[in-house]
Amino acid sequence: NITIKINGTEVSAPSGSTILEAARLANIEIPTLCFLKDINEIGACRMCVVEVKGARTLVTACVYPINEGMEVFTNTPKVIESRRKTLQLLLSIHDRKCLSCVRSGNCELQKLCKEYKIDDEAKYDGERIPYDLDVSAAHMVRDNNKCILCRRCVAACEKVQNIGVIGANERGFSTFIGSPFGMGLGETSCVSCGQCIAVCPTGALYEKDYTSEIFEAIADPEKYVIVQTAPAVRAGLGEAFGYPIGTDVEGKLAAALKKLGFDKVFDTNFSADLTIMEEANEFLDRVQNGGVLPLITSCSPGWVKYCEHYFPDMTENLSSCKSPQQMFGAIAKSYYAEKMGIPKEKMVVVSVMPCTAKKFEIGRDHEDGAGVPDVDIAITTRELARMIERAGIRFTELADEEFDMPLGLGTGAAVIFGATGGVMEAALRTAVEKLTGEELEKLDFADVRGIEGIKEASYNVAGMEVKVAVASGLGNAKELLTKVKNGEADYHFIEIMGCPGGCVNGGGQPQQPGYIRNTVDIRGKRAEVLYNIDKNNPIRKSHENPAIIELYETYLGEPGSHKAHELLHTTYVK
Ligand code: HC0
Repeated sequence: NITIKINGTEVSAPSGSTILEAARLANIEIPTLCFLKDINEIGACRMCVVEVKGARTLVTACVYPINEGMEVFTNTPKVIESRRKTLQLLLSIHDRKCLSCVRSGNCELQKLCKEYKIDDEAKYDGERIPYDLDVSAAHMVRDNNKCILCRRCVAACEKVQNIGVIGANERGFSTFIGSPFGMGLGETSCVSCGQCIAVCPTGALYEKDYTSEIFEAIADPEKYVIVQTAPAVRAGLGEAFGYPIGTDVEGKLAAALKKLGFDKVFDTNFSADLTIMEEANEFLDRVQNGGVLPLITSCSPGWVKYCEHYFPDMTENLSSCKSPQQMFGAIAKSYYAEKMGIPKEKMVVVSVMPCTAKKFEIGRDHEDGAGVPDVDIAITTRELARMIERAGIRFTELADEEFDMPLGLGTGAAVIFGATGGVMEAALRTAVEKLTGEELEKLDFADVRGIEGIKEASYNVAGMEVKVAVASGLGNAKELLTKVKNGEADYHFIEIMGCPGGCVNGGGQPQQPGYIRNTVDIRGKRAEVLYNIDKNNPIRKSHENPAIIELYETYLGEPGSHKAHELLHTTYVK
């Protein structure tokens, strides 16, 4: 360890630490706008400047290493004046339409302007370049009038997801972030994961908002509006209402959706169980009949699009199963509509997802099992939070409620879909019992749990060695698939989720500021919520979900049946 002094107090920190890290150990948060640990350590925004005794200029704490005996001052008048000037300069070219900005209240720039009392925000106003909004992608908007050039989005796209469809264009004052060659984002091979939105400190990036369309549909007496919510939403939504990261708000979520006026409030967990039935069946079929292996999961639309763009010769490995979101819609508009005598054309299926790529998925080909779109509107966890706020629902005061039946019934296997490794674990619980014909003694497959980017395990099932792998985040997916392609690894079954950590860390979840992202295991805490729900669920295997059993008995027949194929399976493009 190295000992330094920060504001006159001794602080000991591991050698190799930066001033920013050492200050954190002393519970002093130095402000940052661009810094993201490991992926964007560029010292560009200059908000983190501090004084170091003996240094000729202010230094950037986020990249400046500590050394023995160093004396650092984080709040001198010189430091404060410099940070104020940085903020004033950022504001001089910033669209200060803050009142209605989607990030108002959790904008990192706004917070700093308040803390540093920037009440002269027009001080350096002068020339400005107005930018058109980029609305070309299915899922999001880029508003460069609110961009502060921190490059966090660029880093998330390039370093985490390994995609790199955005970057800095032009030079100097004309610099702007966007896609190359003046293309709209929708024209690139962006996969709609939304990880760029998750890290944006301001209102420059946001999902396309469909909240008004939902309010209109609910108010229309001709429409029957039902809603499904993804597993990970219950582990993230609370953050938008001030709950600590990792709070389970499942009961309040159901209550809020009922208060919003949906005709029925259902759960994607139901169709996650259905996905397991179909996918486990597909897996066994491929294993027993010499089908293409490894089978790779297909429920994450960002991953599916990535596969189509970047590993087109592996689309045959993708499971033909639709995602649970889509399976839900197909069943709602066939089985449920028929059962309830509701014309499917009157039915509006809304889904609440932690994901921005789900907005893209609903418009894919062959996602209309009942002859009408499976899902009509997909919104993010954040959009749902906005709806709850706009409707004046006091979320924190709500008493817990339950989902409606039968499409609101899900097992413990379903809810863990929202964490990386969860789909694999759920599939194994079913596939192993089907293969051996015996009940599993232990349901937890601990090897595929946890937040590591790539996990491997192998299980002896009925005398056969089943090798599995799990990857989350597309950079990790690329690494894993490259090994498979080069013959360096062989698996039977692979789970891939587009976002690092899986859906709990999806691009549509409530945003956390940089300093929280850098210091808290957000995805681990949210995943914990799901594993707890699983642990406490009396039913923990998809094939034991009574609503699913009834669906097969009365409507679909067997997993993989002709009807199941018509409704629940899809196709891919190369
Ligand atoms: Fe997921 Fe899903 S688990 S992708 O991560 O499979 O978005 O939460 O809803 O569809 O169930 C997201 C989350 C889902 C789907 C499910 C899957």
